[in-house]
Amino acid sequence: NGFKTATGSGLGVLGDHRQLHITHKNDKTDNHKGTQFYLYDNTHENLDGIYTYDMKNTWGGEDLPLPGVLYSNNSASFKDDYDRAAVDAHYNSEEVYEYYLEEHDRNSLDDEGMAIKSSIHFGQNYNNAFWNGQQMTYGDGDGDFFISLSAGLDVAAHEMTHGVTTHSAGLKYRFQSGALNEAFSDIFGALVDEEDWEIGEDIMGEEAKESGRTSLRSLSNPSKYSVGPELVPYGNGEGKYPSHMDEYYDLPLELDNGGVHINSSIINHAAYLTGEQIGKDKLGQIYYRALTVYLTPTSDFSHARQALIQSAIDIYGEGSEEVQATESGLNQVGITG
Ligand code: ASN
Ligand code: ZN
Repeated sequence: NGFKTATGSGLGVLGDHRQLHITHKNDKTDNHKGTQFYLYDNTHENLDGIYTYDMKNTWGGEDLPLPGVLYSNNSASFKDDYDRAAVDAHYNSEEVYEYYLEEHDRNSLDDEGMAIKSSIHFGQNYNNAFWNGQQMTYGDGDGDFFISLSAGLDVAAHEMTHGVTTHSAGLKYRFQSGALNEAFSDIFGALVDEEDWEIGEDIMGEEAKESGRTSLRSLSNPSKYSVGPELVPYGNGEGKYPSHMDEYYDLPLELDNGGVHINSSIINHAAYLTGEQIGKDKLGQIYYRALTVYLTPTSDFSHARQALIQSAIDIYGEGSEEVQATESGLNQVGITG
């Protein structure tokens, strides 16, 4: 296809100098451009490539549908302000790919080497990122609550894990199966970006941080943040994210798909409690096995308990410290079977 492997460099959203796997190509259909350099990484054997695309601050309409155009530059140095979100998306995608390959022997989101695609500069001031069933998409944030969302390694891992879930358990994105889907994304977010048990700490804007919102969600202490005001009446407390089944939100499907981003924090907290006892590596082994071997599209929290304990038994043996830690994490959040 004419793409030649190259090494590029770039500057990330937070000022990190990054080495990048890129390609270049002499584009004969547009001679005056000469050689162009692309955020397309073709260096991984048995992987169809890692691609980063530009949505040019549009919303994916007719003029520029997703994924947009492959991100290109006339040199191998991606150091303009506009490049920063792309540099981080490209770099973080490879980090997450390597995590799944090295920790779980998983070759890409489908375990069959499917191409990993991300689009950046989606929309204007867009305060979100998402997996659309095929690829990751990142907004630039509004600059106050969020900065460019691709700057968060945990955010990239969260979105890419939605891809892993699509190609494994297939957890339906509603009610408890949806909350499990969300929780696995947050948990692997916290496992890939291993320094803390927070999600989104690297993408918070100044205004958010000044108001005390130093991350988007917390696995260690979910209830340090409040849910949106429209959700408060459905909870059973002060409108905080729940960390126990006693605080479960009984939401209708119309509100956050039945609480997928809310009740997820109960599972998140169970994982944190287990992880504190056995460490992140073992936690990852247990949760990965549950997700890819035992869970199904309609699994609920009680199925997840069975799946996680069985996975821990499979890997570490009946009665092991790891099995006990798995049970104790779930018990402490009120998922008792
Ligand atoms: N960032 C959100 C997520 O991945 C986007 C969404 O679901 N609407 O869960
Ligand atoms: Zn999600």
